[in-house]
Amino acid sequence: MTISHADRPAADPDFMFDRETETMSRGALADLQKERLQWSLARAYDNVGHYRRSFDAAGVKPGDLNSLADLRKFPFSVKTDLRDNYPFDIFATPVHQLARIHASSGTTGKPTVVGYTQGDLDRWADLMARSMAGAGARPGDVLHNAYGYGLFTGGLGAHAGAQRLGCAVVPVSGGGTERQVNLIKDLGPSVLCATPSYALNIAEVAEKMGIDIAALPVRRGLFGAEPWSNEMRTELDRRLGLKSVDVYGLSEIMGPGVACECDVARDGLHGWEDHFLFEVIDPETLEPLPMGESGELVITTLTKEAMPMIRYRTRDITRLTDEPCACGRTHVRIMRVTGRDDDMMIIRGVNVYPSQVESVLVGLEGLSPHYQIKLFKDGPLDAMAVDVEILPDTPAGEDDRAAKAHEVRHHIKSIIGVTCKVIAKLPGEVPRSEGKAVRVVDQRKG
Ligand code: DLL
Repeated sequence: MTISHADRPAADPDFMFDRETETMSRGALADLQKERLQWSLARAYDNVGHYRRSFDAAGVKPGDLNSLADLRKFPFSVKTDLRDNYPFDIFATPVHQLARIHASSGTTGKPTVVGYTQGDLDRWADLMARSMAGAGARPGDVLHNAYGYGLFTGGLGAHAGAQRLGCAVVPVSGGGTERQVNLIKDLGPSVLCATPSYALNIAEVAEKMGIDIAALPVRRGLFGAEPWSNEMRTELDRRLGLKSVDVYGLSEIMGPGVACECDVARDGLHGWEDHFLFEVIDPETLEPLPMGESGELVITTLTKEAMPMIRYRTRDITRLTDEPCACGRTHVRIMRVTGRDDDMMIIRGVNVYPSQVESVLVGLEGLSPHYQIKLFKDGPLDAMAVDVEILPDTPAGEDDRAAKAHEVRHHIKSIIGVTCKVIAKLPGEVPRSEGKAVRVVDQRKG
C-alpha cells in the first residue's frame, strides 16, 4: 500500500499552539513571572523542609521578593539536594496526591526521583505540544516517538505532548531499529522524535536495509536529550530528508519541552518563561552573568506543584539571548547547550567538550559520524583518544587507516588546539546508540 496524505488539510505554517502566551510582551511576561515566582517560593518554603532550612540559613523569606532581581538573594539548589532528600522529601505535595513518578537510571549512587501532580502533567503536555508545534509538528501528523518509554522522561513526555497537539503517536520507544525503519516506511510518520544519536542509528540501519527515509513523508525531527552539533544537524537533515529541531529539558525541572527551537529560525531554543525563570551564572563565582554571556544555566520553576525547584543549577553550559526571533515568539532563547560542565575534559591545559570534537569529525571525508572519546592517564596528565570510523567504501588497509587517523588528529589539533590520539576503526566498530549516546569512556581509573 502506498501512503497518501492527500486527504489531509493543508497545515498552517504560522500555527502556534498558544499564540497569546508565546507572543506575550516582555513586560507582561515579567509581571506574570513575578506573581508566579512569589507563589512558587512560598510553596517551596511552606511545604519542603529542605527549602525552609536553606532559605532560613540564607536569611531570606518568600515575602522578601519584591522584584524579579530579588531572586538573587535566594540560595541555589543542586542535584545532591534531590539525593539527600531521597525519595520524596523534596516534594511539596503528599505522595498520595501525585499522579506520576519518574527517576534517573542512577548508575552511580541513588537515582534522582521526580514527581508530578495531575496539574503538573497537564502543564507539561501543554508545553511539549507548544514545543512540537514550534518545531513544525501539526495536528493530524503521525508522530514516531523513539524516545525511551519508562522512567526516562523522554518517551512519556513527548507522547503526552503529541497527543495534546492532536497527533497520532506511534509509541515505539528506543531499540529494535530494523522494526522502527519498517514502521517508518509503512506508517509514513511526518515527525520523528529521538535522541540525535539514535536518529543517526535509524538513518544508518535504513540505508543498510535499502530504504530511503529521505524519500518518505517524514519532514521534521525533534531531537534532544543530549548535546549535538550543527554539523550533526546537517548530517541528519540530509540523510533523513527532514528539518531537525533541537529540544531541551531535564527531569528535575519537568522533562522534555522546557525549551525548543522554532523551525523558522532554528537559532536558539525558546525557553518557556511563563513557567520557568532562566538565569546564567558563572559556575566558579556563582554570580549571575549579563544576557548573552556563556555560563551555567540555572532554572527556577514558576508553576510546579509537586516539586518546585528554586534556582536549580543544571550544570548545562549555554548562553541566553533576548534578541527578537523571526518566528515572532517573545520568549528568551537558550542557545545550543554545548555540554555539561561535568563533561568538560581538561587535556594538557585545554578545555574540551565532546560536542567540539563532534563538530570537527562530522562531515570529514571518508569518515562516518560515529565516534567515541576515551580518557586515560598519560603519566600524571589526562589524555584523550578518539575512536573514529571509516565509511564502508573507503580503503581500509592498516596504512590507509593510519593516514586517516593522522589527518583527523591534525584537524582536532588545529581546530580545538588539543593533541590527542586517534584510532580509525572499521565500519560498525564504534558502538551505536539507542538512547543517549555514551560519548566519553573514562579509563583513568584502573
Ligand atoms: O534528557 C529530557 C529530554 C528528553 C530532553 C527528550 C529532550 C528530549 P534527563 O534525562 O534528566 O532529561 O537529562 C537532562 O540532558 O541537563 C542536559 O545535560 C542534557 N540535555 C537534554 N536536552 C539537551 C539538548 C532529558 N537539547 C540532561 N542539548 C540535561 C544538549 C541536552 N543537552
